[in-house]
Amino acid sequence: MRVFIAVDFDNKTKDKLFEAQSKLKEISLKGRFAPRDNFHLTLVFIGEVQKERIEDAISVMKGIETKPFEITLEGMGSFKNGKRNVFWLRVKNNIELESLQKRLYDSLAERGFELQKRKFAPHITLARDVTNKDSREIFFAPFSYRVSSISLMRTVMGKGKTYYEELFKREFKFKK
Ligand code: 2AM
Repeated sequence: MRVFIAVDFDNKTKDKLFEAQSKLKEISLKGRFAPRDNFHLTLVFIGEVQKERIEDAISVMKGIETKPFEITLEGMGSFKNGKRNVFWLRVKNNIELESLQKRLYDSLAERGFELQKRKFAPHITLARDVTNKDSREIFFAPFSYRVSSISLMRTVMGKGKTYYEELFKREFKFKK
């Protein structure tokens, strides 16, 4: 199965992401827009693994400690990958996010997971294969989100529709 570890968002935040996506839709002729429930921030893409390895990934997640912390979603960006125009929201990098990502990545690698060596570029994908009507700038009011858990997600590819199933959630609590 294909899995990855991500920050999932609460409903209020998904509404805000959906709003940003709607503005993008207004200036687009076509595109594959991520369903509202699919919005997430990937920390580590693990890829295809045997079912038996899931427990190893869960045990790595259980071994990671952090206090809940804030991230800021700061603006919309895009890149052209051949003809594929991808739009995403940029997550302002911060020490806590970077440290959490690095510790997860390193522990998974130590457990023998073969991971991509890409540099971590925190983002939330809104749409792929977008063709814009015009090149109007999209106004996006930055906002913050408190990260208090990470989720092990599985990609389920249905008939034309891809969705994500949460296999495990690691919650971070405030400690006195
Ligand atoms: P993306 O949104 O930029 O495509 C599930 O596919 C998640 O893992 C997505 O957030 C996706 O990022 C990320 N991801 C990273 N590397 C990937 C890869 N090689 N194939 C598919 N998804 C990848």
